[in-house]
Amino acid sequence: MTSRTLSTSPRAGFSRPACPNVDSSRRRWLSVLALWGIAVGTVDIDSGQPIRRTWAQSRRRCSAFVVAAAVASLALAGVPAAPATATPTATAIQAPSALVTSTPTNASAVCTKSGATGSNATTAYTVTTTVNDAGDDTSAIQKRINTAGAAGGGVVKLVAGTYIINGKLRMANNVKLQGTGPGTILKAGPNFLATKGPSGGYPIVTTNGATNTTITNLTADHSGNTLAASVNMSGRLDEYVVDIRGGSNNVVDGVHVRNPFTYSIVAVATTKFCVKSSTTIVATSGKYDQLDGIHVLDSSFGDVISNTIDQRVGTDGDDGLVAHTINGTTHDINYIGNKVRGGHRGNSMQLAVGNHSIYNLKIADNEFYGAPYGIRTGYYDNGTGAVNGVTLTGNYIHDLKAGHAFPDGSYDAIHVGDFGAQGPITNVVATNNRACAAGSIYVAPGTGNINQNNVIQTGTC
Ligand SMILES: [Ca+2]
Ligand SMILES: [Ca+2]
Repeated sequence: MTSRTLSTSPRAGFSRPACPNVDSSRRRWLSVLALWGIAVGTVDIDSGQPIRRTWAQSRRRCSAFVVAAAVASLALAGVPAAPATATPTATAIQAPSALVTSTPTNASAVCTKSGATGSNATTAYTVTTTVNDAGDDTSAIQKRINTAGAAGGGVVKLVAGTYIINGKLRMANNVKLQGTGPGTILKAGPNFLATKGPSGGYPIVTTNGATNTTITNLTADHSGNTLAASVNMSGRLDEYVVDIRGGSNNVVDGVHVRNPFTYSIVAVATTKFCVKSSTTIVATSGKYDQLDGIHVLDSSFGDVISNTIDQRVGTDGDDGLVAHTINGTTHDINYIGNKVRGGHRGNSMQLAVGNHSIYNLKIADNEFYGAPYGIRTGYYDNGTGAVNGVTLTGNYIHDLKAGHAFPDGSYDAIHVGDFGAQGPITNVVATNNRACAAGSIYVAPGTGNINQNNVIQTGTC
């Protein structure tokens, strides 16, 4: 399949005429007024009163357009100055005892939604090559993957050390690619850009339609910090660093992505997948855009659990977690127990809705912090896809921070609706979440939508 560029900011479906020309000082003023409304109790901080929502909607649409324009100008990728926010004094609301304070754990996460188990092969296939030298190790690894696959499956074992990858590794059915931990490094070599993967991009490893695979206990270093990759390079967003594509029952467990120049870990057009106990970090600045952490596109029955995502070491990072539709629906996915700092250019988590629906998501017990926004919808193509059956509970969203995506600091912890929404939003339940220094929580009106028993704090978290 072909994938398309996903912009952080809304594009199609976004109505410019609805957005008055509000300059930054006015936006800042509106922000202050909105905060003042919270502080003095004129705004229902759980359900969102019309006063603030009206402001918020127009303000956000304007912000989004400003962002769209800003994104088009990568030359301005430097850190925008944070607005001088007048922080009103407010009494912190105590968390109810029932509130779950999330603490992601990386121990024995179970892929309950997908039931994915990956490869259950046990026969070992040791790769014979030299690590920690300049020699390309792609073919040595690929040969063992192919041999194991041809035998009905196997465990391709990698020792600790750095393997140079100038090609693109392709998994085979029933194969487990297994390192010894973060010290097993698959590193994009100096000739990595000379070839493309089977779908036209630059994966370190792709499942490429295989079934029953596991990729585990290793680091995938895309070398985006040193390669001559650029934001405009052809195919950059067509395959991803660790690429689960097609097939079913594929597991990524304990994989650490570094220096990406595309999305870090992606499930695309697949089913029954699990990404767990993995980490991503974006540390580059001024070189790329759209660098998402874990991105689920047109896929179903998946788990994204107990991962640690940090997209904001440098300024290039985009969304931390994404559920997205372009050519099909995305549904029945659990995002649980992740610790996520979204990037300067994006959000902690985005539900990116195209013309196909997103439904049956559980977003629970995650920690989202330090991004320019919490969890929000974004609308693309015609924006007609429905959002139905999304449970947001037990999440702790805190210390959001203005960034390239929302330079005026107009964030919310959760904002479902707006941003060009055309499709219905139903059965979205936001309960027992805690937001601190992270704006408010808003769910658009719709059948079965619930926004209650959340805690909103301002000031110091
Ligand atoms: Ca994104
Ligand atoms: Ca080597």
